Amino acid sequence: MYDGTSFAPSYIFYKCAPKSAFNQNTDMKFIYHLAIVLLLLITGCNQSADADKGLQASATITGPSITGTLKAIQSPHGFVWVAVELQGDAKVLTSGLHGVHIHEKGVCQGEGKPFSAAGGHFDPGPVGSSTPVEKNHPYHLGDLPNIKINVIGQGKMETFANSFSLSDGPTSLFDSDGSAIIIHKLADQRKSGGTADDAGGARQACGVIELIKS
Ligand SMILES: [Cu+2]
Repeated sequence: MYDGTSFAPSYIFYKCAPKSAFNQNTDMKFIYHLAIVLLLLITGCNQSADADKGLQASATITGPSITGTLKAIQSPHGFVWVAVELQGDAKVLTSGLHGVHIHEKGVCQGEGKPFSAAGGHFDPGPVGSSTPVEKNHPYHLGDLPNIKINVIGQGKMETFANSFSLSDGPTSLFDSDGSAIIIHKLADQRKSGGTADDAGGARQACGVIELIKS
């Protein structure tokens, strides 16, 4: 009987030997069928792994004395995992909480005010205001949790969001003008109708969010 340990040599024998040599060989038939089942399993697993990869996006975040990354992956169920990592000069990227938002345009330039070309907060609907201190704050669709920076100017924030998508649709980050991530100097106090400082204040770093083409 097939002992489960001689698959490879037996299979080679099966491929190389004349068919008449094992016409009556039930062990060979078993191995043949086992090989087909394994092949189907392997193929099936690969297809499932491809489907689970999901859409991915990234951004390189830069600002004076600050660098970082954003990574995002959309699950098949529509949730978007977001991870932001930052490091910088601790005198600039100070310890404590800093506001993190997705802003409405995928550009980071800005004359006078740093990164002002990124526009207001990403918020295509249902209220649809991109002004940081409007009444619908903190319900802008692109508002993310504050990131906590340590005393040596490093921090990481991870979250799941369902208020925007990487795929096409009314809340896609990849609308006609794209989207950017902005890191603020202060914490976002999550206040409705607060001041600009309550919404994070000055912009310290920015990154254009880009879809990763697979
Ligand atoms: Cu912002």
